[in-house]
Amino acid sequence: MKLAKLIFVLGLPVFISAADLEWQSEFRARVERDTVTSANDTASSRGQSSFTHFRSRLMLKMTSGSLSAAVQFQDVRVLGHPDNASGSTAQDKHALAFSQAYLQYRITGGKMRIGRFSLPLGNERLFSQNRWSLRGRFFEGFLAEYNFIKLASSKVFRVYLAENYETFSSDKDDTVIDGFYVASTAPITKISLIDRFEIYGYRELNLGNTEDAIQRTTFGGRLSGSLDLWILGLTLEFEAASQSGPVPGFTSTDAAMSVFNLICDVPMLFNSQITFGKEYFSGDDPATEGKGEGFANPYGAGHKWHGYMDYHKRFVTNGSAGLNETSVRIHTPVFDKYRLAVHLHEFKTGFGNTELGSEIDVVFTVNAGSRLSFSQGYARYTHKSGSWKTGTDEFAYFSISATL
Ligand SMILES: [Ca+2]
Ligand SMILES: [Ca+2]
Repeated sequence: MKLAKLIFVLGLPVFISAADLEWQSEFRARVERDTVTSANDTASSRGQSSFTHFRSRLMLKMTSGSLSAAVQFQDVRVLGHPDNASGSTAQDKHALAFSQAYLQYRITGGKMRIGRFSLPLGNERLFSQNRWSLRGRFFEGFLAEYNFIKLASSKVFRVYLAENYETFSSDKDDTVIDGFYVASTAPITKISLIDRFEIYGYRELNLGNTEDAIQRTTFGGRLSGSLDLWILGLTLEFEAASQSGPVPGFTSTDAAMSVFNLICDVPMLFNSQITFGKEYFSGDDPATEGKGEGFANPYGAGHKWHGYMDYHKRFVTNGSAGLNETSVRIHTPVFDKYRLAVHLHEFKTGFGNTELGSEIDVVFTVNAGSRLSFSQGYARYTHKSGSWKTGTDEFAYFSISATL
């Protein structure tokens, strides 16, 4: 089977000789070390724990007139994992697989896509490609994009999360997401301070009688605007969304999220950028049993916004305690090649405002040319006394990324 696929790949340029072929490759190695204290304090769990993983991606895009197609190969491995058969003569168990594969047709002012693809929307709070994670996030289904005379671009999509044709006869038992995302592509007016305006809505749907039955609807919007003061550039970002409908475990949902970021460019302070952020995801009230007040965010970015320790990254169900987060982020360029980022987070629950802990993240990045970068990061999380855990946890990483 592997050989057949390899022959297919090698044979590809012959089959598509009439099409234009573009390719891009991306490699990333990351060493992760954590000193999260283990509950089982045995001899083997007392030492530090570290591992190295390596991700390789190769994207091939073929275009012929209005028709194009893309496939992306992805290989992700933890170095030395027993499945890899490193140093032994056994078979490497990693299969050659497409992480993306889609067909696209361009129409006047837009395009239509079918297959498997990444679907980052807005600032990736609710729909993210999760670049930090080992494998990333991809969806399967249909996507149509249309641009309205350079004023706005719209996306309409249906993606399948669970196709249950093997166990159920009805399409009602399938879980799908239907959604739209409209974003302004030009300043709304020349004198307006708003540079970007987005509205979106999506519905997760499974109408069957299974335990997966869901009719959850989310509507939201995002706004960003900027203002140049004499020595200070200010950018404001605001995003809010609300959620309703029956979900597994709750007969109804009433949840909300809101995000407010004030980004200050300070040329006087080594051209630093300082961001003050408030992120709120509502939490569930345990007293109202049939109603889920926690905001569910199962496809969003976690690490990108809520610290490297990933204790508060995503909320898969409406039964979570939510998050009330305050953060200060300082990004400072050092000469041309280097960049220092320091993030401070303070976490509380969305329901009841119970203190959880605080985190400091320090990341130093070196851009060695346009194709190669190195990054060294350190995170320290201090649990608040009386919270679900005590003490401090640490996490550190070193990564090398290259695009060719
Ligand atoms: Ca079906
Ligand atoms: Ca409740």
